Amino acid sequence: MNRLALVLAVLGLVLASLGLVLAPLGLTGARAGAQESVPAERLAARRWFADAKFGLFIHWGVYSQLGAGEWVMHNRKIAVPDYESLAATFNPVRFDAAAWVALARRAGVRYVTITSRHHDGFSMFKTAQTPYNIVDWTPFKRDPLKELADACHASGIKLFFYYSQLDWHHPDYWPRGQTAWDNGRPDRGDWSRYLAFMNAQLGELLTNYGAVGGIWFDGMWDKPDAPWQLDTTYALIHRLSPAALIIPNHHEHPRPGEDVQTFEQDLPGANTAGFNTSFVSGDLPLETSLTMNDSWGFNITDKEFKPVRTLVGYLVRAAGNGANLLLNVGPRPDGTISPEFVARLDSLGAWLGTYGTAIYGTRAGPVPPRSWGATTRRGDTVFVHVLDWPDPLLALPPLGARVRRAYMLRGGALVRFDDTGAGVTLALPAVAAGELDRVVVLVTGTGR
Ligand code: H79
Repeated sequence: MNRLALVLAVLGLVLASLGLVLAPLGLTGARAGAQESVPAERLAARRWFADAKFGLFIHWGVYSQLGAGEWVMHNRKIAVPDYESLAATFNPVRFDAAAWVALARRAGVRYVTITSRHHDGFSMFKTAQTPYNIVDWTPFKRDPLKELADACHASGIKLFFYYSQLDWHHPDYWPRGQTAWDNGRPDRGDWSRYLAFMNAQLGELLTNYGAVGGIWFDGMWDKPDAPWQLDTTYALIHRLSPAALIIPNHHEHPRPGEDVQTFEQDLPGANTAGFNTSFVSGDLPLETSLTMNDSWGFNITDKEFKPVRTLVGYLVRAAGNGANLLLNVGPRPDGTISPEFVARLDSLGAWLGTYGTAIYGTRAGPVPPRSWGATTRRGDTVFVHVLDWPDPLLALPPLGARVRRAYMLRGGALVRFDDTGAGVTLALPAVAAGELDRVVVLVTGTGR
């Protein structure tokens, strides 16, 4: 090692250890939300979000017409002019915002997150930034996001806009990232013009649709190290809509200005999908997005629908991790939602009718998720969700507070328990036919 390298190495070590000392004091420049000063209305919105626990994701766009998922333009190397022709025929005449919101309410979701513009670059809303939008480019001529926003507001459901930072159509999305190299676009473009376009569209979304829950960003992973100028975009959002949450699906450590850490197709930290981070924020609300079959956008041959039992399991395990479940549907190109989606959402809503108190408004419980199930809590009440346990006794570690009373959420029968200080043992009733989750309610208290 030469002298200069040695000096640099020592300097690096000193700086690194300085960072170790300063990081807990929050003096290194906030990385994860906690150390920033977050205005009260956004903190309140984060709490609302963490209480909400269940949202409906909607992937719907020009791609729905081909029935092969939202990546069809990339996957089939569809040339830009051909995709533009496809867009010009989009006419979802059976779209009924009130019907979608009625379904959302039956399902028991507290919010809806819909694709305003996916990677294909087609705007599903009226925008002055490009004619390539549903009002100006299609025979439909209506703005479905406006209709959905009005219907959501009328029924107390919050609306979030999914917005793709990646764009396979815009001429200024250049240099390209990892995707869509084969669609016949010229190899040039003006990146700063692209950023201005995005910011202008975000401004429209945050001013023309009433109160918006927030923006769910996706696609930055296409070129994670590009000069996205996130600070500018985030500041714009926070200025226009101080309570709007920023939910980035960049699969990375949360950055300043971001409000929720969301995990795609994975419970927090699990990373079975291969592209999520195993870091889980201790400060921010969490969310897991999940497909009901194996596709986000409408896929006419994908019949791999998860059983209701699996979906309830995800909702429970998400809540047990302190996370929301954002469950996806891919409506058909005519604007209707296939019966497989509807049936599952209705079943989840019925299940929540009985068990919702052990989900909504809860936080992660005292026992981390286990193979048998998960725990949630609200104040002194702990909900033990037993999803999969064959034996009559279930042993829990110490809960940090004495159990005063234990009873079944459904039916209210008292549950025998033993709280020895070494842990808590519950005597479970047998599983009733069709029961997906045996929820034991533990009333705890710290007094004698
Ligand atoms: O909107 C839905 C998907 O279309 C979008 N996010 C959800 C909510 C999504 N697209 N891709 N992904 C999620 C997964 C990302 C895969 C990646 Fe890659 C692996 C990005 C980087 C490595 C694929 C392979 C794209 C580039 C290389």
